[in-house]
Amino acid sequence: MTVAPLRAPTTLTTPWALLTGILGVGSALAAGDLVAGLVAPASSPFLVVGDRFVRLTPEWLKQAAIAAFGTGDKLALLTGMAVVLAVLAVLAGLAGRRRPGPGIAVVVATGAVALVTTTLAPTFRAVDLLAPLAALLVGTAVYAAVRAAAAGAARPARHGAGVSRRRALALAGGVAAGSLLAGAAGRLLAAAPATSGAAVALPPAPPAPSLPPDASLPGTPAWLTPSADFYRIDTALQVPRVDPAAWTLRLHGMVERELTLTLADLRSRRVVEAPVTMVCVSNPVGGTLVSNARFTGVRLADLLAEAGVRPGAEQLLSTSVDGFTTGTPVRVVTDGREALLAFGMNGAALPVEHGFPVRMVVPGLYGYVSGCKWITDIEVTTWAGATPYWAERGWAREGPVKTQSRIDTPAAGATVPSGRVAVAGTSWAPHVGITRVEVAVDGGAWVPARLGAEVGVDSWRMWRTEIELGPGEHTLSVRATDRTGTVQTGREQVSIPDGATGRHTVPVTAV
Ligand SMILES: Nc1nc2c(c(=O)[nH]1)N[C@H]1C(S)=C(S)[C@@H](COP(=O)(O)O)O[C@H]1N2
Ligand SMILES: [Mo]
Repeated sequence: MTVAPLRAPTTLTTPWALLTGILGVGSALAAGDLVAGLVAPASSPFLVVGDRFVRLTPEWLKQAAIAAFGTGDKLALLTGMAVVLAVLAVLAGLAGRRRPGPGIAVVVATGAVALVTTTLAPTFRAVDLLAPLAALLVGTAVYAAVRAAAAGAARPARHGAGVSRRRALALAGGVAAGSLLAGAAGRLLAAAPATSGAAVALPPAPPAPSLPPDASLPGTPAWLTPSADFYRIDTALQVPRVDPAAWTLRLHGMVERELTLTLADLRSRRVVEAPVTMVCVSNPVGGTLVSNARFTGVRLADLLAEAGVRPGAEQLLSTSVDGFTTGTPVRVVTDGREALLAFGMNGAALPVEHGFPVRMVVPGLYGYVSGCKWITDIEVTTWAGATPYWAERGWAREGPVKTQSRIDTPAAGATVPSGRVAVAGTSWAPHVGITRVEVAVDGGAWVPARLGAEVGVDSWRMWRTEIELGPGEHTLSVRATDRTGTVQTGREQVSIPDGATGRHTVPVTAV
């Protein structure tokens, strides 16, 4: 006969072990999100770790992710992280099957990673530690409690095993429900806008000239992109929510007089409205990361004149509330173009996804060197003085937009009736202007297209023509010529480091 030790270690069944791990990690996540939602929405441990991952990802991997998932790359990252967390939960559960110690160690290590990552964020403040701390404490406590209850339920049924089992199940159910509630509440709190963007009416600006009827043509995109359709690119896993009443912009560095402006200060200055085509440097030939909107704001050149730029200044280093930075040539924003600090877009306050309350917009430059959203700081400096976010990752310091054209109609792979076929699309050479667009069929002669109205040199220009197609497979190509007389190059280049080149070609079948 063997005598069992008084407190024999109780090995959990696999389902109970897994449940313990899942509840430990899940409750930690939920507690982190709830506390973040209450005190500092940007400090959600899950998103902070994702953010760090985005910053650390090598450029080749990022390019591969964008190639594979397009603008769904964020969702892909978050899904990947959820999978990693699920694996950690399973690990924590299985590690604690025989004794709680190793399982608790996995939970604590996971929490510690979140805690350390939080301190590395470019916008780190002490209050941001509360969410990962809550996650660590709640996760550890829940793991220990559920593990103990499960052990009780697994002990040989001398007396009251049924009661212990019911108690463990009730605890597990309660923790699961509480975590779901806390997590949902945290997400809701984080998503609540500081104030409604729509509530901020725009100050009066000179009336926008009415659009010529042929700015858009049949088969082209709308000349003015509705804000909801405007392409969106940023590194933010969670759109920063900025309280417009508390927002300030500091303009400092190589200036005579440092300025700190509130939103009211900015809006009380001379307000202009300008249509501007924005392009992302990542846009592949024929891609859709290009849009055109009317922006309302204050000219950067006015503010820089007010501050007094010192000789030798080369770069405006702009910083977003989320720590992202852009570097814009001083020479470009002061050459007379409508380089703006914009608070309005298409006649309404800037949408949160596009930088509410204030962003920078510079016609003729790619967004990554000029379009800082949720901007809060501009340092006037030299090129050597600071390296902005994308330049640190191998992209060019200066990013003038390259002349490009795109066929929108017919769509790639379309089947069209043979005979006269309408071909239409868009073209852009921001701040230079487009003077000619030509189309070729099957590598033949270039045939000029009719151009839509040029509303301004800072915006894209639509084009349309009709061509004769016999039955069979064909390839349509397009090329644009800008106002300097330069024909869009046919040389193919990928987007890194300074923008893709080559000609958009579209296969079609005529029947
Ligand atoms: N804060 C912040 N601003 C940013 C970015 C970003 O990641 N974070 N991305 C830039 C890039 S690469 C582009 S192309 C434009 C896109 O602006 P949109 O999303 O309004 O189209 O924003 C720029 N401004
Ligand atoms: Mo971009």
